[in-house]
Amino acid sequence: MARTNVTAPVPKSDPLRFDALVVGAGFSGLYQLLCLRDRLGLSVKVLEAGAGVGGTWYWNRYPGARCDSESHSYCYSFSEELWREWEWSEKYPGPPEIMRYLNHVADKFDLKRDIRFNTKVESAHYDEKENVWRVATHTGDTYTTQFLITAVGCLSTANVPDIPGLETFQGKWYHTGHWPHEGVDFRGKRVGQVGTGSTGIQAAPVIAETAKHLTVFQRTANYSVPARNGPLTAEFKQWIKDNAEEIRNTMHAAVNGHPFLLSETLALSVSPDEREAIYEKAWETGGLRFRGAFRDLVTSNEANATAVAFLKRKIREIVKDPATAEKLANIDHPYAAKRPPIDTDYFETFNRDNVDLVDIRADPIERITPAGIRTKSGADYPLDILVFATGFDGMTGSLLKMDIRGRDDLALKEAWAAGPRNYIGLQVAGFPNMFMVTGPGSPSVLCNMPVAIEQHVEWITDCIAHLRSEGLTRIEPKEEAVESWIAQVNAAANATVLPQAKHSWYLGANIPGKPRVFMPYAGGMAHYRKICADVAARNYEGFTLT
Ligand code: N01
Repeated sequence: MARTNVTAPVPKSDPLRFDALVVGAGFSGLYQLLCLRDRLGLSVKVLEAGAGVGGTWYWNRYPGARCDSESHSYCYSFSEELWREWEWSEKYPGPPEIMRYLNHVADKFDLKRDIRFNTKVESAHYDEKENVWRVATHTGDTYTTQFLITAVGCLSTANVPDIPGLETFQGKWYHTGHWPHEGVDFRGKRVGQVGTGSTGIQAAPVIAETAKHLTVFQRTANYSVPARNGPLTAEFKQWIKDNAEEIRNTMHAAVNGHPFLLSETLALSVSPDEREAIYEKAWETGGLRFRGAFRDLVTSNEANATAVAFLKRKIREIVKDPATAEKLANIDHPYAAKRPPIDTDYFETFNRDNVDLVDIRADPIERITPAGIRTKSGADYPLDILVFATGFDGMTGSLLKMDIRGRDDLALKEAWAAGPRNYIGLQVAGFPNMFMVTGPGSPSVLCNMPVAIEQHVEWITDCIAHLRSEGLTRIEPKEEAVESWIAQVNAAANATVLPQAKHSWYLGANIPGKPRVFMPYAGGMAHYRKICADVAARNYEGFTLT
């Protein structure tokens, strides 16, 4: 990638004028700042709503929170020195360790001096005459920038369901995505948890350890595979240091950016006994590697059905009460059609005396009362604390929350009224010089995030370097390129079982009124990387450069 100083920074006469503004100081924003400032020599400012770096990890500090990518792959790989000096303690680190890592990166590369914390971006309007973006913050400042890069994360806008009566609740309620930094004391409390996605599946076992009683309100039953978390051995830590290149090459070759490849075997090409043995081994290994047991698990319904049968049987074996086991195993979607959670003792938690499961598909929540939750049948569940593990307005929520307007005052909200439209997940037609890091239309959430992030950030950096070295000032995609990309995103999704999960946030189905469009690019990270590289190599084919 380009590392030369392409042009001198703009004069600092206007302290709010920059070559590039980056929104968000998580994994994406930090690396984007480093690339544009230190490799291209641009003047850059990062605007961040939180009081520190970390993005999703700054906000998601709920009990049981952990990364589901293996730690040695859930980090940057651009710096050999950084790779060698940092040591992860566990296979799946939690927020404190990931926050320590991101602060270490920010300090090592002296990034914090160019980040303005506690600053929410309210609007970003493109001024065509001057070819700049004007970015207004909640503090009343207006920044001016040539390039606007949104590094807002895919899962940052909490979805608190609109359940009548919440305002009357006499206890305390929390959303997992905005967890109080001082923590929540569950001791002696009757806790209700709504939601059984990746978050709820991580939170329930930990809440149950200290709460007097936990009631889990389940709308959609979910698969989960044991994470098998544990400390990393000294040998493994050394192996990570010594094999940086091999690990990186594997992550770049893998469909999902993880440090392992999918098996080459098709699920139905082996005998039932052999298949069972492979699944057993994958279950023992645990984590997302289970998903790699057979090559065709997400591309063939027949193959997927064999995983479904195995995983449902595991639930029935673990959960002692048959009625509870049936509710947990009554899963209505193919395995991995929703993001496959990994857990530590999730199903085992329902064997505890202080935990109950309520099937709110069968008996929906009618309202929240001052004392707890009431369901349609009239059953009352008295609660002291209510935990919403109800997910996010994924992929587009954080972008659309800002009033982003492109050429001719076109609002992004309007441009995306029927769902997100862009070219290779990076740029929207009519919004020149605005780039999205891991936005819709890119592999993003289907990929190990740091791998997707590094590819996007480096592509954007190279693109800006190209513009400046060629004396060009503007890039935006052509409408026909957008059309063609949307067709490719749809085709990639339809070649998998992923769109078959009716209640998936991948489809926007968890947010009332949101257009139902499969948002991430499901064609694989390795293939996507090549598409982006080819576009750049063909002089940014599909874009107009002026
Ligand atoms: O959110 P979700 P999440 N009434 O949307 C239920 C990443 N992540 O925070 O399926 C009742 O998956 C909803 O039910 P349904 C990961 O990418 C990663 O768990 O809509 N229930 C569902 O059960 C993940 O996919 C990690 O019927 C309601 C749950 O709430 C993404 O974040 C850890 C409801 C929401 O599940 C989001 O996961 C955690 C309502 N009105 C998260 N509205 C790791 O790295 C929603 N629900 C391990």
